[in-house]
Parts: sequence; structure tokens; C-alpha cells
Amino acid sequence: MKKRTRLYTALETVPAKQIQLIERRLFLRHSLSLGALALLTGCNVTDVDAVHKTLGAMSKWNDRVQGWLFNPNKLAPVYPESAITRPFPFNAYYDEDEVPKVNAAHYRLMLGGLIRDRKPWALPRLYALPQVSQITRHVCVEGWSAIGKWSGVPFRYFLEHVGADLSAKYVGFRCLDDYYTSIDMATALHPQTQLTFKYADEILPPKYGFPMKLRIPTKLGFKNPKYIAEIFVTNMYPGGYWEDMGYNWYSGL
Ligand SMILES: Nc1nc2c(c(=O)[nH]1)N[C@H]1C(S)=C(S)[C@@H](COP(=O)(O)O)O[C@H]1N2
Ligand SMILES: [Mo]
Repeated sequence: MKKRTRLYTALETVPAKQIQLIERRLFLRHSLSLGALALLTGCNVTDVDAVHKTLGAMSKWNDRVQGWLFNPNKLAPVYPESAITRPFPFNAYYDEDEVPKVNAAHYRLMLGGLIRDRKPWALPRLYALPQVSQITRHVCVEGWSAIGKWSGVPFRYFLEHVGADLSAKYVGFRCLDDYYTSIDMATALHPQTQLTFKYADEILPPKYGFPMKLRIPTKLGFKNPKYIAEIFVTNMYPGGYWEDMGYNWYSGL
């Protein structure tokens, strides 16, 4: 399997360009340009290690600011059926012919960490939960976006149902491929964050994450785990597949 070790982004150029882009984003989104620049003046931009350390620190700071600015009631835009992108793109860190093939009868969703009822869930029990649909835009950091229709249970409902500690900091996801990611609790509880079982009114096909994905229209695509094997609640930073390679952890839209 040819695993990818990086997402291809606009930040893949020279460090100076990265700084410019990140600075621009901070400026546009959060008006933090002076603070960000001040952080950078401490290091020589030809010293790659120092630049990376500084960018890492900026990214952590950026996570915190995005968290503070996140409005838990602000909804992502929704679209009519006519706006749906066909065909909807597939993406993963491997090719489409290598997607996990999951046996529905044997599948169990595992729960861990700060959750009262950690009994594993078989699919029929998950499918019996109350479901809603959304038509929203998925934005990938690689420079494409697409509108799709996803159905499933509001994630907040699920977390309350299993007695998750909603005052914990993080919800982490382990997937059936080697993927993993994690999100902040405020985003987990957002009304449009959905534990998704269907794409376009049909059970999720393998390429879109069967048996289950988390749909988060307020975050970049790589924060939307497919093929979820385990959900855990924790106060210890769980990181993620791309996040641990330096992609901004919060990655809000
Ligand atoms: N388990 C798993 N989830 C994943 C990925 C992955 O490689 N493995 N890729 C992420 C990325 S980068 C994107 S853009 C979306 C793509 O979802 P789609 O195939 O439904 O378009 O899945 C995200 N979730
Ligand atoms: Mo992505």
C-alpha cells in the first residue's frame, strides 16, 4: 500500500511562503498579525528547525484562539439537493481500491475513556437511533470542496445517550484503517456534528467510510474520520494522523 505522508497544501512551498500564508490566515480570520509576526522575529527564517518549532507554537496558539472564537450556535451553510456534487470525490491517504471492507455483522463500535456506558455497539442498535440529514459542504485542505448529503444521529445526542463526560476536552477517533483524529468537545456538541450512517440516503458505501464516519461541517475534511472503530473521551491531547505531521489540529472553517 502506498501510504501518503503528507497532504498537498498551499503550505508546501518554502518556509517564507508558509509564514506568509499562515500570517495571512491569522490576519484575515483573527487579526493576530502583529502577535504572529512578533513570534517569528525571534528566529532566523533560514534555520528550518527554528521555523518549524515556531510554526508549531503558532499552530498551538491558533488552536486555542480558534477554540475561543468558535460559536457553538453558528451553523455551517446548508444547500438544496440540486447543489449536491456528483460524483462526490473520494479521498484518503491511500487509493480507492484499498479502502477497508468491513463485515457489517461482525462490526462493533468500541467506546472508551470518560464514558459511563462503554458497551460496544452493533450496527442495528446504531441504526435505531433518531436520524437527521444535512446537505453541507466538505472542504479538503488539498484545495477542493464538494457538497454532499449525509444522514445519521446528532453526535451530541449519542454522547449524552452513552453518558460521556461533556466537560472533558477531547473526543478521539480510532479508525479501521490506520487513521485517527480528535476534536474539541465544543465541536463534538455542535448541532451539525453528526455520527453518519448514510450518504445520499443510502448506507455509506465503503469509499465514503462504511460503516460510520463523523461529519463535521465546521471543520476541514481531514477532521471527519471515516471507518470509525472506536470513540473515546479524554482530557489528554490525542493528536491525529495528519495533525501529528504538523497540520493544524483545530482546522476550523
Ligand atoms: N479513516 C479515514 N478517514 C479519513 C481519511 C482517511 O484517509 N482515513 N481522509 C480524510 C480526508 S483528508 C478527507 S478530504 C475525507 C474524504 O472523505 P470522502 O472520501 O467521503 O470525500 O476523509 C477524511 N477522513
Ligand atoms: Mo482532505
